Amino acid sequence: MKRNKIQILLMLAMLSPLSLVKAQWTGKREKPAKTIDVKYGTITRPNRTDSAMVAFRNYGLGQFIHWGLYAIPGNEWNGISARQGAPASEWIRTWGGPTAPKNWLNIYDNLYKQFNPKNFDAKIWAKRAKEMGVKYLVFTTKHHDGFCLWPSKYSDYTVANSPYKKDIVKQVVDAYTEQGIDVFLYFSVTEWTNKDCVTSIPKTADEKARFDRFLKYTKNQLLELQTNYPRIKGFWFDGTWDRSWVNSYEFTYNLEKELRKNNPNLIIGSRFRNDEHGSRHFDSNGVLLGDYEQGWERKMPANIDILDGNDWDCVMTIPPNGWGYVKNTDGMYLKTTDDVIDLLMRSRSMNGNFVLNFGPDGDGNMSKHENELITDLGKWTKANAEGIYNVSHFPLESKYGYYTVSKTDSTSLFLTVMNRPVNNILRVVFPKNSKLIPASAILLDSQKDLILKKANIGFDRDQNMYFDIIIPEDLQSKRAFLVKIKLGNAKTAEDKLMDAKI
Ligand code: JFZ
Repeated sequence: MKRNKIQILLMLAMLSPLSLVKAQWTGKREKPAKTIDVKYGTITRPNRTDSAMVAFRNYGLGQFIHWGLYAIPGNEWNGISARQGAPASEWIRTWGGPTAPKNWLNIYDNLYKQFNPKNFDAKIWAKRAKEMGVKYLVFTTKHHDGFCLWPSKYSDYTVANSPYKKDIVKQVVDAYTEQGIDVFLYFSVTEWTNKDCVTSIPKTADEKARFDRFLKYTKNQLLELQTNYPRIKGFWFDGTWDRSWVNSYEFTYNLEKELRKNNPNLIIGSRFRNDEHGSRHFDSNGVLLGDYEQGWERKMPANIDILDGNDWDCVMTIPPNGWGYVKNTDGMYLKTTDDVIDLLMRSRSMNGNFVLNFGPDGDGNMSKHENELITDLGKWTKANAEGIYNVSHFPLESKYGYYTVSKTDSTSLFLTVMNRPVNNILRVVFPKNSKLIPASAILLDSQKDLILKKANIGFDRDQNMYFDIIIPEDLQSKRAFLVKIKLGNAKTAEDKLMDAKI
């Protein structure tokens, strides 16, 4: 198969975060045999305990929005799909191969002249996000194409020079903040359209001068965002894989310090910078760089132990991949409300947040699928809020689904039932020596009492105890439902429970 130059470059660019620099953000965490000297390591370890991080841990559900010029083509141009030619819809500028339109870069780089989203209303987005149960938003201020959705003083390639003119970032920050939703700004460091963005380690005097300018420019933009939008809670960095950036560890270390000095509560994930040995996400001793693990992108930790007690969130697309608008989703699996509920509660059961991505179209509309998902998920999160927010990991597993436990009341346990047993008996398993055991149970959404019985099944040398919770046969469960289990003192609770007939 013949590949053109652009495709090969693209593949290299895609591989670079994984292979060209040390990445250790997923899978097995290997600690070095002996501690390495790290000067430009973590600034905020161990886990922060301030109110901003406490709030982060309780967010539960987040919304990501990818919006920019790529929303105009929506992964196609003149009816020709970019599916085979670009890695994702927001990467459509890199469209290469036989399907790419002639002069594509030129077409894309002029899209800003038609950026005029006539239906954009940040207040509607924010209202709908609140309805969905979202507690924080990550919003793209600038993606890899370099187009700024705020009127940056440091660039001409901004919304101010589009027919729309107005500051989009400001409208979004204000509308969401007014709805009580915290805002994080997505910011791509790398820029495809900026001549000063030298991606390899600068060698010639000219490259050095250009990259120096680029570092100053990046810093200026970040300080500008902090000044313009003081209500933001954090930055969500991306495009930090270029060798030139990785090599600028002293600069990025100082920049992180400065951003935090301006706002001591600022939250930054692990994707901003690396140490002087090139280790990203985690320094060379395996210590997290930043306030939370930012590597769980379209993936999930297999279990909580992998996380070493680090904070984390999972960011997820609705289509298989593609963060920006996709006009034609024919033949693509779109995640359903049930998929999202599963991923959300799986994240919550491991102390993580789940962040669902939306890609509005060039006019500022969410898709029909996205809108339906917002409505359906909103009903569900509202009815089950107690088990979703302000909860943490409970150290037991269940074959029916996921456990979460209230942070303010350790006797309130929630079981998200993903898999309803055919006999309608949820057999809950606790170790024999548990001090707290199930004492009563209700269906969370209706607050309906459920029958709870102990079930001493009499296995020889069994280390567990069993409790049967009876699901009413007439309960219609079109979606996962939560059972709230009140825990009580093992000594007194057990006597009160009847034996289950088995
Ligand atoms: C990046 C972007 O390239 C993409 O367009 C989108 O904005 C996404 C949220 O972030 O894509 C990445 C970055 C890092 C990894 C995967 C995709 N990674 O570390 O696995």
